Amino acid sequence: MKFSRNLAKLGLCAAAAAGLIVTGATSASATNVFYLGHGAGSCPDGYVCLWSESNFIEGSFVNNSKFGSFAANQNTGDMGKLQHDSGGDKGMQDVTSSVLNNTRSSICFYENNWYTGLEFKIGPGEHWPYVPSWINDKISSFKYC
Ligand SMILES: [Ca+2]
Repeated sequence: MKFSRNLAKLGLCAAAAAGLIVTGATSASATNVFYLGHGAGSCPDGYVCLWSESNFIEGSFVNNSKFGSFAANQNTGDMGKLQHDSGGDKGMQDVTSSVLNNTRSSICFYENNWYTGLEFKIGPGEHWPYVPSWINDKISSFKYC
């Protein structure tokens, strides 16, 4: 019985991981990181990083409510729902100007929530100090692709 129970546990873990992390991610846990600071070097290994200013600069809170930088090692369908704690800072919709892909997968950024609208795809390890003007200040979701 112990053997089969362990197998079931393994199956559950694999299903949970598949739901949160798509091909290419090697980290065991899905995490959001806030307040990266400035510079490409502040992006953790295995994460997708976004900054509200170009050149990987963390902007001050936009309208006192949106984050100036953010990183995740999982698909993020609604950047408006990002929350660090119970404080007032929330979301990072439509402010991203630079991105860095520190994962081993391609990453697709989208104009709208839940991966719709304009799509901007970058390869593993790519640094974009300026995202193209057609998607600047528009990114609302991103996923491994
Ligand atoms: Ca948007």
